[in-house]
Amino acid sequence: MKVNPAYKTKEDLVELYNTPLMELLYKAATVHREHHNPLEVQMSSLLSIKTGGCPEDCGYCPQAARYHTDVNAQKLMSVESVIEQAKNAKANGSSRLCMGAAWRNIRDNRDFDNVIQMVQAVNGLDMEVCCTLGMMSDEQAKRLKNAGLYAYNHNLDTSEDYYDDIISTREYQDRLSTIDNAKNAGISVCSGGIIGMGESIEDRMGLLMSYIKMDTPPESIPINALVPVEGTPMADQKVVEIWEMVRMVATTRIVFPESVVRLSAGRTSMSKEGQALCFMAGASSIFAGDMLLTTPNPEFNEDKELFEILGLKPKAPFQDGEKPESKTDELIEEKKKKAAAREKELAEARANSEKNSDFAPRKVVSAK
Ligand code: SAM
Ligand code: DTB
Ligand code: SF4
Repeated sequence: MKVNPAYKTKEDLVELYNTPLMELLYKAATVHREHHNPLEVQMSSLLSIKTGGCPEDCGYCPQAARYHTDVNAQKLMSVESVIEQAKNAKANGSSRLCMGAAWRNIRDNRDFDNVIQMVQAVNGLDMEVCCTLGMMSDEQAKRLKNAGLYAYNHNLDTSEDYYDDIISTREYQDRLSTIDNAKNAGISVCSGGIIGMGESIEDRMGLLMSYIKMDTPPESIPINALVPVEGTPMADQKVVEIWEMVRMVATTRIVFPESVVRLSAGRTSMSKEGQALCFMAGASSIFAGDMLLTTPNPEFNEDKELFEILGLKPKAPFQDGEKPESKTDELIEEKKKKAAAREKELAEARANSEKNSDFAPRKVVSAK
């Protein structure tokens, strides 16, 4: 992935962002055509595999346990239900499934073993598998890669300067380390941010600067418009103006010409015309399906209609990278072997006690 060499400093980016809108749009559309087929849009479906009850304090998020929202904490979904949802997403044109968990970080427990099995199963359906599970160590990244994970989503969300106003329970550096761990494991990186949280244009460009500073920028950059949710500290934020979204998408497209730019959360508040401008500005992906993680998103049928009007078509999977192989997970195999050995011991013990019970118990004769 390349960075456009014409943009080096935050000031360069702010100037670009503030270009007269029609000029910015034209520039972005031109760059887009040089690097992508503008008629193809990736459809990625989200699935909340573990909803709510999160210990973090991200000010925008309805899944943080400390805010009183309508989201109820649930247990991890079963592998079977995930497969069913993945098949439905695929049948509706999605080439990628992004599984999200309301976790601060991945823990090496049975839930993670189940996620590994979900990744193996969805990869087996010939879909690009993405996960967003919070902070991830290098070992955990390797395990996910080995299971067939294609991409990992971990957003920086905003600039380093504004970050502390939004989240206090983890550091910007934590986020950067997780992104590095994904990259080093050979996993495609998906990382972007949210606009409409009260940040300045400098903060928006500060977010992009963080990606410019990386060795290679993310393969996918999701641009979310804040979905203000009742009960979160950001419930009263004004809905993002479409013009701001167009500017943010266009700027991201120009600066990262090769990356996928995803028109992410917030589409239910955007008109068809507004979304068309975002595609013109270089958006090459959307989240598809009637739910994001916990909030609504346009239904598949609405997007089908939109694609027909605009002459767009869904992008097939694995156009930008090879399908990963799903390999056996050694830890799960080890646990299975141990469980089988325990089961065998138990069966033998049971058989022995039955054999012993053939002997008639000694009669106790009561003394008279
Ligand atoms: N818990 C994991 C984490 O934070 O990395 C994964 C799930 S988390 C919900 C994924 C991303 O969703 C966040 O980084 C944020 O960018 C986005 N998000 C959450 N709530 C949002 C909202 N109300 N509006 C827009 N984007 C939101
Ligand atoms: C991303 O950048 N946006 C998605 C996905 N990555 C995980 C999440 C949007 C969540 C919007 C609020 C909700 O539905 O809970
Ligand atoms: Fe938890 Fe992720 Fe929501 Fe933050 S964004 S509260 S880490 S689910």
